[in-house]
Amino acid sequence: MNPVSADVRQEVQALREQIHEHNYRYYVLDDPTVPDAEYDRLMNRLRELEASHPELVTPDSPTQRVGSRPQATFAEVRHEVPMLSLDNAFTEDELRDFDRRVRERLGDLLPGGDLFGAEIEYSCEPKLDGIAISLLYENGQLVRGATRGDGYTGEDITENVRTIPSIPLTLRGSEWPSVLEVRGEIYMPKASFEKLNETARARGEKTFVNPRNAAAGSLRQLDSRITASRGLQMCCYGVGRMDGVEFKRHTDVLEALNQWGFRVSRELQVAKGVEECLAYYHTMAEKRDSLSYDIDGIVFKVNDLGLQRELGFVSRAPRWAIAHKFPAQEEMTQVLDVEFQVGRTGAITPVARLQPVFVGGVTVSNATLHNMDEVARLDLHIGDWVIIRRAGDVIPQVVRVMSERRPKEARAVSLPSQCPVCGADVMQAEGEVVARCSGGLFCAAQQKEAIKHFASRRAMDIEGLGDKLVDALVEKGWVKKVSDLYRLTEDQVASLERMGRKSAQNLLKAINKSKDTELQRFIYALGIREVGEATARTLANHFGELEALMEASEEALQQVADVGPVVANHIHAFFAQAHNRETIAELRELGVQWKNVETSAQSDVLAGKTVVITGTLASMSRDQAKAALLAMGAKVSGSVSGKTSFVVAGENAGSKLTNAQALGIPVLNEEAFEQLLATGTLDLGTSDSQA
Ligand code: D41
Repeated sequence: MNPVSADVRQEVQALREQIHEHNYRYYVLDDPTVPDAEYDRLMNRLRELEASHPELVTPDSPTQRVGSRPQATFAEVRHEVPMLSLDNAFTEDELRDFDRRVRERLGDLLPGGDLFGAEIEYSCEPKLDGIAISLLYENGQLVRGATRGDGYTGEDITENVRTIPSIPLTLRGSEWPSVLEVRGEIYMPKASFEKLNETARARGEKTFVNPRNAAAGSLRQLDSRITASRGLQMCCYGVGRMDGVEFKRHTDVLEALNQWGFRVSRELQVAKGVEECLAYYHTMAEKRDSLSYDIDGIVFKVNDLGLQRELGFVSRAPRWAIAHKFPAQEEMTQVLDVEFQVGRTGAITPVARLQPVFVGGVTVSNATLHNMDEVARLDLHIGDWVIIRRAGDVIPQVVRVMSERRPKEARAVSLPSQCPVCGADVMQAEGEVVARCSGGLFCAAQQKEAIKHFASRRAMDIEGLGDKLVDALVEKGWVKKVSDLYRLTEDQVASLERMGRKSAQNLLKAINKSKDTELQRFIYALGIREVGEATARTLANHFGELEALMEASEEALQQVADVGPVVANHIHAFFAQAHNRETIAELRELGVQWKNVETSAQSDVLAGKTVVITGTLASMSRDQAKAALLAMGAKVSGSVSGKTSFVVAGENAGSKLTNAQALGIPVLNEEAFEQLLATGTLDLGTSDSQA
């Protein structure tokens, strides 16, 4: 065997240093300086060299994060410095009491010894909803990772923590203490959680109730390859043992941890006095839903480490820290009944009527159960105790049935055989999870929903025609189909409950105004199954005029980007129905009109351009955005590189956006993207880096 040349040794060393630094910038600072492709190139080169020179492989090499064989059990670990727990405050008064107790205890240690004038400096950080862990570093090397457990003993999860990219295997720089125990929270970002559950659902496996449980489950894997695939993150909030280094303030410790290679909260701030703490609490409560991870409150800590020592501990919690909790996003309640709602396309949705419960900041009395498969998966009975989750603007969900508390009189849920609104038969197509009312547009529920959709902002945009008003118009029998809207009289509208003459006039004006529309809006407004806004736009751009769309065969429809056999069938079936054609003819007779779309010019605006989509768009899915771009001649790529022409960035865009910004690639926010789709013109000069 040849000895490894000095050149190879040097190259391996240089690669590791570069990768180490890129990891830090990417996973800890969220601020990468190279495109993913360059990073991949470095990793591949290192793997290649290590494969041909196995003697150069070290445990701290970036290639060695994931173990290759499962462990049998987790060993027990004793925490040298116990991991304390945190006291909670649930109200503003409780937080003020905490601050008062701190000031009373410190008494004459405070500046001027003045209890009433002195304000304590607090560090403020979000309370991550994850799993508390401890990481031990000896001479800069990660030697052990352990769960908090009961605070005194936890489990050795070294193999698993090693797979988390934001945890350094080797500390950065050289100024670190010879023994360092770092504490923090391992959590699963919301996006990883959604992805994990989506995959589980697709495979018919059990889903996780929330990101916290998913993080716990991922850490408890005996096979670290599974842990590695779960997208876990670690954020640090303190230290245990730290030999030979002294700091003055808690925030100085966090800053040093960040320098040594650890992720600390981006939201960390210092507040003077309890009022500033409360202001921070409210700001973060507002921000909570837009963060990419779950938080369940704010942790306030006396920032001065000398004062912390002075305050000490009581039982198992420090007197110098408190968690001010947000309103819970999960609560328990009872299912009073399950009712069935009929949607626009006849889809029958089971809805749980709940004993009202305060969760996520509002009182919730209904939760959708999606479909009967979901009812079966949850094994939900009427009378059951359930856990309801309402996070942000998301509609309330039943996440779990507490079957152990099922009352004797609980009843199973069954799908009605007749539509609860019109009495027509309920049908369930082979292989479909959704059951449908067969009453079609004779069903008042479907009429109402079709009209609400037609009038909605992104469709015909009839201002003032809200749900209640549509319900009333259908119940009066004046509006059965969308064309009837254009036949309404002022007297009719004015005679409705809570409608004056003036509001009736305004509504008729709005209805009249909606007659001048756009082809894509009109197609969307028709409410064809599976034809959302983006598909409607693609269809409008492809066919240019309604007649061409109406006459298109299923084969012709499938030529359109984003239209597969199922959607093609829905579109074809829609226009094959005589009553739909009649309604369209009536609408045109009553004055609904639009301009046809230039098809040829649209289709190559983006020819030769490569586009990357990142983040969440409010008005369409990623697939739809992709289809719209393809229809305009663009290539759509999954990663940002020098070849990228521009990036479309929605909410919570991550590393792709940062990469694009680092490379000076133009970024279109959703508004600019919609502009592009609507006008077919691209102006990169005015829209760069706006997202
Ligand atoms: O983000 C958190 N979950 C968090 C937890 C945090 N930001 N700070 C914390 N600080 C402490 C003390 C003050 C005891 C060092 C904590 C926790 N403890 C904690 N997490 C789980 C139990 C205790």
